[in-house]
Amino acid sequence: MSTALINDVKKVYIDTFNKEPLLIFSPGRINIIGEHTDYNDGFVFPAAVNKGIAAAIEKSDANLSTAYALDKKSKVEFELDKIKPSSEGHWQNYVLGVVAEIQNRNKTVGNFNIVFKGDIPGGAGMSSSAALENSVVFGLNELFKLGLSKEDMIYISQKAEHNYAGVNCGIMDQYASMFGVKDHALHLDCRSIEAKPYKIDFKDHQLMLINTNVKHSLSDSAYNDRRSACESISKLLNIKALRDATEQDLETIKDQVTPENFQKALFVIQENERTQKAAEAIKDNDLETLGALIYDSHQGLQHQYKVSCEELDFLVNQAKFNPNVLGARMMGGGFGGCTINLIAKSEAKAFAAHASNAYKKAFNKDCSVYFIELAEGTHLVN
Ligand code: GAF
Repeated sequence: MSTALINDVKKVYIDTFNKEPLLIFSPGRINIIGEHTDYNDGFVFPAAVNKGIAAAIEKSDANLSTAYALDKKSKVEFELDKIKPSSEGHWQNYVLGVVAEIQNRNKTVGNFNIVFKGDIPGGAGMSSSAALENSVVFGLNELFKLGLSKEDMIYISQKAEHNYAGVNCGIMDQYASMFGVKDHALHLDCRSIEAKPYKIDFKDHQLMLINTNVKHSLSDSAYNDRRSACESISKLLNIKALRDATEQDLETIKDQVTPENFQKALFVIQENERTQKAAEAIKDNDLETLGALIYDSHQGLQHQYKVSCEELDFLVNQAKFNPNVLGARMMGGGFGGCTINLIAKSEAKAFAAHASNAYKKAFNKDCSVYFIELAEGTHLVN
């Protein structure tokens, strides 16, 4: 967590509203493996990271509430009894959506002001939106003693994303951001919402992210379309979700679905299996097997689920040619954002420099490299 971020939002809050605010840090997340499995009731392997959203929040005596996005120098004012989605853009809707979803649960919040700032760029596939939603619901729960559990809070954040941002996301991002455990990744069962934290021994390896700086927009219907395709195949199979299907089951309805949708469902079934195998590999400290599963995951995301893009594929190919990278893949919803790389510590900087140069040559734009630490979930900062 960046102390500078916390200091920034605190200072602006006090200068603007003349009050000491509550301070919250809500992290973004990485995902080691298990992509597009969460909304299929499957398994995922995310971790909260030391980058995210810092928020300063306090009650307001005015008859308006204000949210101020410091890095965007953009502000929204709203009346609590007239909350509706804003046509202005995304970040406003994450805040408004959370307030609306709290109200939908018959909980009462009073007016408040919030100032926030983040250190992960939007669209990087690191869940800056879940971090923002979680910081708002966490802050309001503290301020107005709403009595919400952390589990209630993540479902409120998820609903805000569905109903105000138009993305029918699963629960992985909100869960990882809220429940992150320092130095651990979470093997999460998205059906029971139970997670086992794993302290991964990366030995002489580490995780490194490379951001293509291609901004994905999850509300692009592409994400929602894939979710609907999965749901319609589950219906055909007469099961609750694809988590309950095997490859053999899928074969039985092969002639009732398009070849594209068949491949998508097959990807989900296989990715779910890969995630379980990854948990075993991590338990056995077998980083080679973990790396191979990560590469396989990218293959599936690229060719079967079709959520990658040229820039992501390019960076994964760079990794494949380098024996120091045990595994690399696109991370998150796709269509842009970051690759996650499992790489030898001693070679990380050299590979980052090499991949950045090659990327610049190929696309005439820069990628960004992030070294991250696994961190605790949404929390108050003293
Ligand atoms: C996005 C969504 F928000 C998550 O719920 C998940 O589906 C992910 O894409 C893909 O694994 O981050």
